[in-house]
Amino acid sequence: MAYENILVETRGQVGLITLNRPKALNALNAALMQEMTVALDAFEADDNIGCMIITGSEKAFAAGADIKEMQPKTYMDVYKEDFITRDWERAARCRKPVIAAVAGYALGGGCELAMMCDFIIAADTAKFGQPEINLGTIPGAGGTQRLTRFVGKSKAMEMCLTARMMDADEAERSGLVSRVVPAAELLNEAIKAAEKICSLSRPIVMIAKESVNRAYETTLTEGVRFERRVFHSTFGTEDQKEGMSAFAEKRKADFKHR
Ligand code: CO8
Repeated sequence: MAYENILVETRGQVGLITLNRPKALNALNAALMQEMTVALDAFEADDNIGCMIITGSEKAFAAGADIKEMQPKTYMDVYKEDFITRDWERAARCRKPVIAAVAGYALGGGCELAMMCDFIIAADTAKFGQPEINLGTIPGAGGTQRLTRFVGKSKAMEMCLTARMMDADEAERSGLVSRVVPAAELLNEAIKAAEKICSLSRPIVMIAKESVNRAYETTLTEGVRFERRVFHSTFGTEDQKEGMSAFAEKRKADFKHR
């Protein structure tokens, strides 16, 4: 497929998607989201790919859903097409890990897209916000839910009610991002993290991801029970045997399933 709104490339086993609507600060329109779905589907199906990265430009990861595209929509339009559900949730449904590498603005749907990824590495220029309230609407791609889980009620409420943006340091202090790096290092750092993930056992990585995600969907008791079951299941894999043997033999593990 020829992409018009994103750039898609591979770096070894890492699948890289760069949002590419520079004139609109990477505003997320339907065409872009559909292209991203196609690209993520292809990376998920490609056995050579072990991890994906979604990134934007220096100025903007994404300045939100495309306001000009949304502006004429009526209630009946958005209700009938179940606006945002189909392509918007794709990043959150990946089984392989997805890293968001965020520089500049991650606002509205841009912040929501970053939060759908497994973790966010932020450039020191990153700014996160849910400014939908300024437009007479509210976050519609999980913002009120994921942001609240990540940064707690008080900060999420302030951001959703006043449109205040968080800078990168505050985002790190609040647990929204895993770490902050100099802007010039952002992509390198994200690729290094992705390469580390690709060097590990793919099924065990996917099991770990699934288990951490359970923490957001269930009670502590049920989550721990789930973790115990899948932890036990890792003992049925060749890669657990290899990982533990390699440690005992003081050598680097050579995982079979990568
Ligand atoms: N949608 C469409 N176009 C945009 C968007 C956007 N979200 N953001 C920026 N642009 C366009 C501008 O219109 C401008 O275009 P033009 O040159 O043709 O006028 C161009 O990008 C550059 O923008 P600015 O001139 O405004 O750049 P500044 O550096 O002055 O300001 C800001 C940068 C502060 C980021 C500013 O552009 C801004 O406030 N943008 C809007 C931010 C916003 O409100 N985001 C939330 C959008 S609503 C949303 O995401 C709802 C999600 C719901 C679920 C998803 C549904 C699909």
